[in-house]
Amino acid sequence: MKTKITELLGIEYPILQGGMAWVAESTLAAAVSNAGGAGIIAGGAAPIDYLRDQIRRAKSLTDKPFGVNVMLLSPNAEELAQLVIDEKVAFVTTGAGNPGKYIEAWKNAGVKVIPVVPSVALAKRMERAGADAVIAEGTESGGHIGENTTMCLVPQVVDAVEIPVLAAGGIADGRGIAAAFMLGAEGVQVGTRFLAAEECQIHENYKNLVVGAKDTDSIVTGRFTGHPCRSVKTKFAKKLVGFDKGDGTIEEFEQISSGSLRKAVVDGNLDEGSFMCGAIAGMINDIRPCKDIVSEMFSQAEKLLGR
Ligand code: TUI
Repeated sequence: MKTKITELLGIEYPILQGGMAWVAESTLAAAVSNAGGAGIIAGGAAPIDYLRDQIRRAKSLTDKPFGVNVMLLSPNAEELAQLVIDEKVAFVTTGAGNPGKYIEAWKNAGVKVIPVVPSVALAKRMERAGADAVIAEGTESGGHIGENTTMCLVPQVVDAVEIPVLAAGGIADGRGIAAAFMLGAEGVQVGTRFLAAEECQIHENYKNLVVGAKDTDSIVTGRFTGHPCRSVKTKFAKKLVGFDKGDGTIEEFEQISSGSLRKAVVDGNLDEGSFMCGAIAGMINDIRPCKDIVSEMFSQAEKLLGR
């Protein structure tokens, strides 16, 4: 399937793997790239030496393009911005902020730049700053989210910018891809579906929660902090939601939520972990290899689109 995104990145299918902190490491990224999409290693707040090693591992596992996600709230963002240049990574995606100050250096180094945007205003700013494409991410997504839905955000971003737009948030099968194209997107970013990939290295408790989730099993925590986050509705997540209703201070919230994503991904800790996932988790019922996930999504999408 050829679109402006397959052309831009030199990939077979216009699908990017979400840059999920702690989750998106070299094994998963390489598997998605080998499946014909574009895998991503997430910087999160990980140490730079670890990330350099992850980038080099991915290079040893695939000769296809892959990217790195720079989470802009992270204290390592500046160092990681330089690392992707030094390691000649094909492209970067960014999240949780405005990457404007890095774009010129990335472009000069030949690194393609694809920021995640939660609004038309940021999409326009990113286009003016030289971004190659933007990911319009709806509030259905997992992890840190904006307010607008995928259905409303994507067509408005498509109308507002000339650069290609990828849709993200709530896409986990060929119907979602076909719908995204109908809204004017040239590609998709998919996170939650890859949590249930065979090659995804997260704790089995995490995969089981995703596969076992039903439609109403995701919940948004941390609204009162200004950094809302969607995750599986566990007892711990419900406790965090209590803070939105005044159950504790921001300091108390930060104390119990800090490190909670690691506790989910690495330890599978059901009592203290934040199992971030998108609202589409309810539709995901099996654990499959990336190759099957990607090829089945696109064969379904192509049928629906009548290609
Ligand atoms: O970044 C994500 N998802 C994430 S980051 C993350 S780690 C984290 N944990 C707790 C609090 C904050 C981060 C877990 N999941 N997705 C991309 C995304 N970017 N969603 C929303 C945004 C966004 C929000 C505001 C992008 C830009 C933005 O700009 C504000 C501005 O400066 O204009």
